[in-house]
Amino acid sequence: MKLSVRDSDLFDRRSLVADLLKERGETLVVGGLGASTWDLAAADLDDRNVYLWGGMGLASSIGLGLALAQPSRRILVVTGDGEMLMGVGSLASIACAAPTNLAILVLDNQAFGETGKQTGLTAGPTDIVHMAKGAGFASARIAQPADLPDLKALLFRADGPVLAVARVALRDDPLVLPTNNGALMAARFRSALGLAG
Ligand SMILES: Cc1ncc(C[n+]2csc(CCOP(=O)(O)OP(=O)(O)O)c2C)c(N)n1
Repeated sequence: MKLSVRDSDLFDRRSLVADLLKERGETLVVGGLGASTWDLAAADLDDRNVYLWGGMGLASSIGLGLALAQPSRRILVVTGDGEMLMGVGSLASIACAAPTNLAILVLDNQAFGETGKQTGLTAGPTDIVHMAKGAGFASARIAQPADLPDLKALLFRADGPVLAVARVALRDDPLVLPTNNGALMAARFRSALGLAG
């Protein structure tokens, strides 16, 4: 079954991520591999960002680890539909650990955009919102462009774990690459959090 999406329901992923990050405050942000990491880098090369680069399926698990290790900080995972589905079992682990400070935003272009726009699983019957609800998330929903303030409230202020799926257009945004030096990224991240090296 092919689910159709109206253009008016689609976000521009770059503007959405930039809009969200303007309101990040002290939030720690994890970017999934590929496009969501380029979106983060284009918006805000903040040392409190973690960029996945190649660890497909691990963004939400890294978010869970951060949420448990840093319970006083908000954690936002921004990732793609393919990346989220590769690590979908993490939704159950997250719901079970129930970190109130963890939010996940899935930028759903219904495709594996980064590797050549192959059709993704959410173009068919697969529904990540239902999966998160079934896992036991505190809240999970589709985000609509008309309800951006609600999306910000969910991602930054609602009791987690929460998940939103934002449907985004499939397009070729210019690449904006953060560092891929893991040791440097970790050192910057720890320093930004005031942790000893
Ligand atoms: C384990 C693993 N399998 C496959 C890949 C190749 N790969 C890199 S990005 C990507 C697609 C990601 O799709 P999605 O998360 O939906 O992001 P999009 O690029 O569509 O925004 C794939 C399959 C990988 N990096 N790691």
